[in-house]
Amino acid sequence: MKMGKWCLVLLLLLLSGCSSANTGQRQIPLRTAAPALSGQLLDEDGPAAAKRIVLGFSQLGSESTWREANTASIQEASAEAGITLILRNAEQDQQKQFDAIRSFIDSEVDIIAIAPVVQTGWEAILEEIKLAGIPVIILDRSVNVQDSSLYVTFIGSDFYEEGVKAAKYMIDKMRHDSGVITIAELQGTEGSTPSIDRGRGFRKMIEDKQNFRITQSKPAGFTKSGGREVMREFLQQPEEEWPQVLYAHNDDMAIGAVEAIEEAGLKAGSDIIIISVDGTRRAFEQMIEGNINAVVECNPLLGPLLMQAAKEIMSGRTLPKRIVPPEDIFTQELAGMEVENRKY
Ligand code: GZL
Repeated sequence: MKMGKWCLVLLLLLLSGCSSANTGQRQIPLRTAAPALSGQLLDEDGPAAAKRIVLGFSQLGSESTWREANTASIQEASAEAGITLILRNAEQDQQKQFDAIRSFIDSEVDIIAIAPVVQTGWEAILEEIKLAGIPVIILDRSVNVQDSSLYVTFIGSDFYEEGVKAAKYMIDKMRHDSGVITIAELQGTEGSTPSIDRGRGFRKMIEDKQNFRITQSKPAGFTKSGGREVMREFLQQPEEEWPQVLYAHNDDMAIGAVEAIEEAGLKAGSDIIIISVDGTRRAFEQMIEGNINAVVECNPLLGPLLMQAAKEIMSGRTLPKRIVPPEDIFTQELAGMEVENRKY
């Protein structure tokens, strides 16, 4: 291994605070991680000598703009990395994810990556993969398992922190409003890590604030149509029960809700303050129009990180148990400057 690579790997291990055993559950904000994790690829002895890695990826679905960008990022990054990608789309059906994973095992792929639609029910299939001797990378959403040795690393956002950011924006935005502030919440896919943790982080921030009250909350599946339908239901309540704030767990549901709010003769972004998560270009366009007030970024462009992790694993290196991509929050005031920078 060339000296340069030792420096990169050593830097990665030092930054992760892990010994060579490297079993630590550490989060590394990408900005401080070794350049290697930003997408540069490390081939042990150059591309010619490196065996072409075969990566089986169980993608959970194609439910949202975020998901489409996530899939595209992984496809593009695998081509750039010279990694053979076998991608199976489960259309949000966990059993289809299990079927895809068993097909990867039968095909004897080198690595299996999973974006789990929900966080429970993964022990048995992960044990099957372990018996087959295939390393696992968990991507995007996490899994609830007792034995964290069932996967090498989890690459995904800090959804709890996203919920905290959303609530902090709301508390500041509504600081001059008197009386009780009623909140409606459009949850994502029930049982999914982003929906659970975005809800937890948001609630933690208002738990000791008597004037903020979540009066309506329902799953809407991370889809635009789901957001529109559930928001219509919310607005069928008596007018005095209409929310002052909408917290949507993703942009697609928020954009669908804007349509329902306008159907009811209300102005989205002023009659009802809207806070969303993801950071899609469409949401920025809605902020510029004044319909959405703030968007918490959730980075879908995980392809380069996934491919780098695959290469590191196949080169026999260890990785931090947790890798967190960098993320921000954007408001209407910033949307005009940032919209052209959006890559998804
Ligand atoms: C978050 C991701 C969520 C997005 C939604 O990492 O799992 O799923 O927030 C997507 O847009 O459908």
